[in-house]
Amino acid sequence: MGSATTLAPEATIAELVRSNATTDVAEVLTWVTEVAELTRPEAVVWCDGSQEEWAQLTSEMVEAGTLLPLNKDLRPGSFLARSHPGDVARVEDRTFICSENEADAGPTNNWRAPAEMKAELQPFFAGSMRGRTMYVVPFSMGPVGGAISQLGVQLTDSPYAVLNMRIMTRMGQDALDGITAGSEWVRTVHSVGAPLEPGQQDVEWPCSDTKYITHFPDTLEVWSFGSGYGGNALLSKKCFALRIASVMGRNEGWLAEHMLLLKLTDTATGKDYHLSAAFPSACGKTNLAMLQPTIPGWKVETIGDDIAWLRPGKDGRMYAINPEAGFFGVAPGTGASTNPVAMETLWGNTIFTNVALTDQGDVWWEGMTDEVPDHLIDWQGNDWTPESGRPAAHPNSRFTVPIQQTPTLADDWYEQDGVPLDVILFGGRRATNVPLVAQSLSWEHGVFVGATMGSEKTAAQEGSVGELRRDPFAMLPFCGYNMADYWGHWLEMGEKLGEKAPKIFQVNWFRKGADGRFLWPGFGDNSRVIDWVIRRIAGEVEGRETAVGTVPAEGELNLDGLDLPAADLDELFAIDPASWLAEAELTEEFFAQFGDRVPARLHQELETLRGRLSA
Ligand code: GTP
Ligand code: SPV
Ligand code: MN
Repeated sequence: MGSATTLAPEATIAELVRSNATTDVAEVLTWVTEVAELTRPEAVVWCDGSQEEWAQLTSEMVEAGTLLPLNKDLRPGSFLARSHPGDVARVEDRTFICSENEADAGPTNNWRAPAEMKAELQPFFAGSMRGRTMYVVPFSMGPVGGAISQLGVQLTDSPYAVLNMRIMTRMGQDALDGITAGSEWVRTVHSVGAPLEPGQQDVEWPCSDTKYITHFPDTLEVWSFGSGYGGNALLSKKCFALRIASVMGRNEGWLAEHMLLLKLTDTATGKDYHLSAAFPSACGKTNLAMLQPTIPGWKVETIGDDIAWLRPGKDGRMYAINPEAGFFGVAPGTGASTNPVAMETLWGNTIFTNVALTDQGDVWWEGMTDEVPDHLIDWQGNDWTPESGRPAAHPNSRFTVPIQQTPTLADDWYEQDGVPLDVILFGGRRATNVPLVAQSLSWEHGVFVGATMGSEKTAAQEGSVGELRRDPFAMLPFCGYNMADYWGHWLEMGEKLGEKAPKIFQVNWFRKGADGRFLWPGFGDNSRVIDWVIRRIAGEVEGRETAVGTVPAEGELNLDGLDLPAADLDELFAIDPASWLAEAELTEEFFAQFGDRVPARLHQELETLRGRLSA
């Protein structure tokens, strides 16, 4: 790592920035200097992404009390971080899209005019890094130089963010070297908003009560203030790879999506397929990305678990990459029985945030093991026993782990220009209405299904868990422009791809019986659904057309060895026209808030759906 410069006190900020800079690109140097002049850090470090840098940062953070080293025999190279109790999830009500025109942000985003927001932020960022080090973190989303890849730089005063960025992105000198005079790259600035006065003792998790997660799509900038957590602080992730990239994609003819990415190989024929799936936060992407089939005939390999960038290739097909290099996954519910691949991936080199600590110095969370330890230190650092009556790990506690540790990682993750996409799934948590699986009747119908997706809220966002909300394409909190224009962009992509477009299916692992239990076993058994999906696109099964799409005909879904009561199977595919018509009513209200920006084709899809339901 570039060592922190210590210059004479009278040295200028420009000297501080330039004295150990690892680039001579003027745009980068000027921007870093401007931000440093505003935020007044005590030192500036240009990160190179090396192992030595990792070792130095982690030891500094252990010293400072921000990281707790885990037992080296049980979890080598791993650390636990406990956040401030008020800084545990993305803050959607403090997230802003600052496009020139309010209408371009659309009704689902908070909006401020760019100049107005810059002025509002100014006093917060002024001197916000005093007493701290500013890290310059260059990163590539996707392989450096790949056809779908993009470059960015994050300036941050959080070493926790630096460590996470090193896992989550291809961070370091190669990325910085990719930025040349006049090239396109995304500028992101992050401050925890907790300057230190001379001699002031730091806290374990510095952050501010005031938070701003702001995006400037016209100038490809992100400014984030006050939070150290996940999507608020690792700006490569939701801020860049979804909100800013979705706008870049609209302008340049590609898509930035909240999707996992999988490779499926038919073991009998050797033929392979690629599938992506958009599910809202904490609705099963990481789990499906690491699927272990419970039926023979398929090899499933992981490419990505949260974000996919999709771009038409030279042959007219849609190509996809996972722009990330690690997983920032939900810990609770991850265990040997639900997601053994994740458990293996987490053997070491992992940063855990807000999970519980065992007496042996290892981690624990609800659902990790069937047996609950007698004693733990909970996510807030307090003694915990099974009688405590509160979760030991925060429901949105997470692990950050390098993707290369995944035993099921597909070679395709390394593909410079991405993989051809065959299938797209849309899903959410729906206790009712939505069947286990249904193929869309056309690309346009698929876009309608994506646009009208709903899901029950989870702990990944602040607010009440369980409440049903519309979450189009699982992008509600992540689309950087007007959602209705985004639907139009999807329709256009379909027109461009024509017959070569991936096929769209809707899935729902979360349908419940009248008694409130999940009807479908989920997890590895989701392979049964994927098996039908692939056999459907391969033309091996016919399906049965319903009002909401094509579902498996009697006997087509492989249920071998599954103890699923016939009544549950019926209920999983039950389509109640009255209930769907009521939902169509709500869809009309939902569309209304976007006014005349809703593509006419989607209104038409709503009418034909109503027609099919009434037939
Ligand atoms: P983000 O990282 O927030 O975007 O979440 P994600 O979509 O990757 O969700 P993840 O796979 O981490 O799953 C979230 C929760 O859903 C975990 O508690 C899982 O155990 C649970 N879950 C995942 N798949 C299934 C399933 O097939 N059935 C049921 N019932 N639960 C599931
Ligand atoms: C999500 O909430 O969808 C996540 C976690 O994947 S975060 O990085 O915080 O956005
Ligand atoms: Mn996510």
